[in-house]
Amino acid sequence: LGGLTLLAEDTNAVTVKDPWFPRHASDLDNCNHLMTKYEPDLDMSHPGFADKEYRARRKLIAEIAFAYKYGDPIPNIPYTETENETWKRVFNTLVDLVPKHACKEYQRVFQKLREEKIFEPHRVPQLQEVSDFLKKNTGFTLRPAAGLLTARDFLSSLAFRIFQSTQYIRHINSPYHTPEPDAIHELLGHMPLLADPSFAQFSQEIGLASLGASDEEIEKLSTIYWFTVEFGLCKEGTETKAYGAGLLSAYGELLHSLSDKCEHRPFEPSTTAVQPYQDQDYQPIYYVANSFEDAKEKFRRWVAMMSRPFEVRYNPHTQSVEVLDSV
Ligand code: TIH
Ligand code: FE2
Repeated sequence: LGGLTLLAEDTNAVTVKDPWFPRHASDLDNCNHLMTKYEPDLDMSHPGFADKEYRARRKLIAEIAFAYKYGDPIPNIPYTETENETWKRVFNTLVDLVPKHACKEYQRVFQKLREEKIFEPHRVPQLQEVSDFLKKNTGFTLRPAAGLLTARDFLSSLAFRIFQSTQYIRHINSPYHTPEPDAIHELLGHMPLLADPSFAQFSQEIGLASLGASDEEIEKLSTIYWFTVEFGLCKEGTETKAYGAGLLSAYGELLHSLSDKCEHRPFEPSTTAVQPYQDQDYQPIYYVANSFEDAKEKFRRWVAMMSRPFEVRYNPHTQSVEVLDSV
């Protein structure tokens, strides 16, 4: 999947012809390939490795995602007492930190989610109700994902304003930081900003740029995604606030990112895109945007220099991507 057909025309020119990528939202049924590095079954350092019950639970919830097809309602998960307890611990620490450390756009939607009783301390919200909320606000919707997806599959869904979201809950023994995405990360980290118009637009533009991109370009786009959507900071007057989902769902790292124990650099797509990173522990470097609008402008200028020989346009009426030849 996602491979490019290379046609050698002569010895030093290679033309990319007809790369496969999803053209309609239903094609995302084929964009659910997993990275396997965090399987609790395979990774001995995973907090769930020794916990048979946890592993069985993960399997059950993953099967829901594998069976999911475009147009299906997202099945509700009756979360267990332990899962709700894990959510509650993270939620209650976050409630205290948001007013001081989250960007204003996050705060506005977080408040709204509380008022609408979608975010409550005692129960994990269901993906379908959150998807309905997003749809009303920015047209984004959710589909369940079984785990960490390949960058190409994950980014491509954003082109359709679809966010692939895990549905399982992290192990109760590691509530405040996990190296893999889980529903707590998706819900507390990603949902508020996907309901913000400017941020939703930025997310979709990264997705559109990824369609039919080369492997190297996918690597750069996912690095930009990492340092913005996942771990981004932004200026608010003289202060620095968090907007990255990986910060807003991980209480320990949120404080770390705003302390003097890490480095802050200005967000600049050409340098940010090639910054190596790891996902096992807190980040040593964070990138600071002036605002979402400014990040979007810089990103647009950088994307315009990508080598893709065609342009794409999303048609929301048909939920499809139109390809425009530009060569
Ligand atoms: N570290 C985040 C958390 O503990 O909520 C989860 C992830 C963010 C990005 C990748 S995994
Ligand atoms: Fe994430």
